[in-house]
Amino acid sequence: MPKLLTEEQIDRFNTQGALAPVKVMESDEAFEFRKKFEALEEEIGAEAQSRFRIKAHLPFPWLTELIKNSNMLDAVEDLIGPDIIVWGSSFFTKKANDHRFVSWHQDSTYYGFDPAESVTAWIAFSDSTRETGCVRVIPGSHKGDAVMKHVETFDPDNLLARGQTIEGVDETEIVDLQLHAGEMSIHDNRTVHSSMPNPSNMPRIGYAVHLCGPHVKQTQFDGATGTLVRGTDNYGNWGQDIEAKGHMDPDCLAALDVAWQRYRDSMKAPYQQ
Ligand SMILES: O=C(O)CCC(=O)C(=O)O
Repeated sequence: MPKLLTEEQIDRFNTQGALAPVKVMESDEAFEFRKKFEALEEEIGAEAQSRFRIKAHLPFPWLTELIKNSNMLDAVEDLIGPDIIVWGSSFFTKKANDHRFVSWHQDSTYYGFDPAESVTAWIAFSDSTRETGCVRVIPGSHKGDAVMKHVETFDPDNLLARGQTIEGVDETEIVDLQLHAGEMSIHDNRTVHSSMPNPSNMPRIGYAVHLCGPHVKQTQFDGATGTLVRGTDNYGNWGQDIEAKGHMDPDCLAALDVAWQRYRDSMKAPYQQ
């Protein structure tokens, strides 16, 4: 018996490799998250996504709480089972009238997981629609190879660190993962996805939580860490991430830098051969 999703939603996820929308919180609660996010950008005088990467929750109690949100975890449990590790999280934001985009790519090519089983819960702090440049997917693409050929463009307008791009994607059957603030989409790490610029007058603010089962192993580097947010870890593949004692906890900021450097270095691996 699923905890939150319907059988139809579970089937859709298994068929398409993605699912939206799923309600995580009320829109007024999402607005509180948006205000905290905007206050953070004001405080650091830069985009949060330029400074807090791959484990963005680490230095912030409010995000550390969000990665344990029970609605999000109930839905994820319906898809991947009762034992769940959050191994990372990332901001994906576009300002109003923002020409930046995300090219077609597949997360699993760069994650280096064995088995290649991980999902992203992409939570909208503001509406993410066709007009604001929502995430879109190629349905069924998660059934292909876990490592696909990408070219790395390093295009500064691409929100991806290396501008990693799958060329020649057939766009005839795109599914747009449109969300109101407070809803999430979930996509499989093999699913080919992208997003367009945001020509609207509203920012599109997303916070992506990366989750897997404890049986999944990071093969590209030693010492991978995460947070067991539900169930039991019977495998020991993941060390424990430290938790913030307060806003911008200095130990967590240092751990974040180490994690990002390790992830960046490991991202080179798929094309070293
Ligand atoms: O937010 C976007 O536009 C892209 C998100 C993405 O690539 C991801 O969550 O893996």
